[in-house]
Amino acid sequence: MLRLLLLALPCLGGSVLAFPAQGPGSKLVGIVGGQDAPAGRWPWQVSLRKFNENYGQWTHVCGGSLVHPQWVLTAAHCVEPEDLGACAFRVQVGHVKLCDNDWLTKVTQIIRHPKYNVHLSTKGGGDIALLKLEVPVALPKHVRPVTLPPASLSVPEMSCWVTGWGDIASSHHLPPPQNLQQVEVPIVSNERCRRQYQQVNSPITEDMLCAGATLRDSCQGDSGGPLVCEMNSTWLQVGVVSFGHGCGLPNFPGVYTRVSSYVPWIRQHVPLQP
Ligand code: 4AZ
Repeated sequence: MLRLLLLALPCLGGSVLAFPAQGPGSKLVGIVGGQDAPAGRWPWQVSLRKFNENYGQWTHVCGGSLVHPQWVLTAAHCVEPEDLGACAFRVQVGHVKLCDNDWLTKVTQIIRHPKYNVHLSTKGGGDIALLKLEVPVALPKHVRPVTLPPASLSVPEMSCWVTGWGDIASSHHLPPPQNLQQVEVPIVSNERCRRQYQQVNSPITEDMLCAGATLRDSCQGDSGGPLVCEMNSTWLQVGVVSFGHGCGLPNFPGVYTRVSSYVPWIRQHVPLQP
C-alpha cells in the first residue's frame, strides 16, 4: 500500500520530485534497461489513475491495457482496497507522456477475479481485473485494443516486451517528461522460475508466467500493465505485470498473471470486438 502512495506522485513537472542519491546497498530497479517508447507503438497501453487527496490530482498507480474499446485489463492488486468503488479510478488512454492527463475516462465497473485473495495478494494468483469504461474510447490510429491469446496458448521461451511508467531505480520514479518505457524481456519457463522463487518461499502457480533477466524487468508502478509477444505478426498480450522479488535482480524474473489462463473469464465479461 505504501508503494501505491509513493507512486501516486502527481504531475508536478519535476521541480518537486526528489531523486535521492543512491545509498549503500541500494540496487537499480525499474523498467530496468528500458528506453522511451515511440508514440503509437503500444496503442493499448493505459495509465490507471486514482484520486490523491493530498495532491488533489488523479495520479498514476498502475498500468493497464485496452482489450476492447470499453474495457481495460489490469491487475487485481491495482484496484485495492476491495471496497473502493469504480469512481475512485480513471484511465488515461492514448498518451506516452504521463502528464498529458487532460483526457481521463471514467470507470463505471470493476470486476476482480474471484480467485484473487486480498490476504495472499499477488502471491495467491488470480491477480487480474477488468475495468469497464463509462464510454467506449475513440480509436484514432494510435489507440487500439490488444489481441488476447487463445486459452490454449503455451508461451515458448521467446523474447517479448513489457511497457510502463513504473520506477526506473529503487525509490527513483520515472523522471519528467515521464515517457512510457519499453523493455524486451525473455520468457522464463515456470519450471525454472519456480525453482528460483522457492528460495524466497513464493509459489509460482500455473496461472503465473515469468519473464525478465538481470537488469531487464518491470517494477513498481508497472503493475497491471501488459507483457506482449509478437506471434505470426500479431501482438498478443500474454501477461499482466503482477509482482517480483526486487526488480532486475539475477535469477528473479518478473512474475506476471498468465493471460491465457483467464481468457474464458475475460470473454464472459468482454464482448468480442465489433
Ligand atoms: C511491484 O511492486 C512490482 N520485477 C512489479 C513488478 C515487479 C516487481 C515488483 C517485477 O509492483
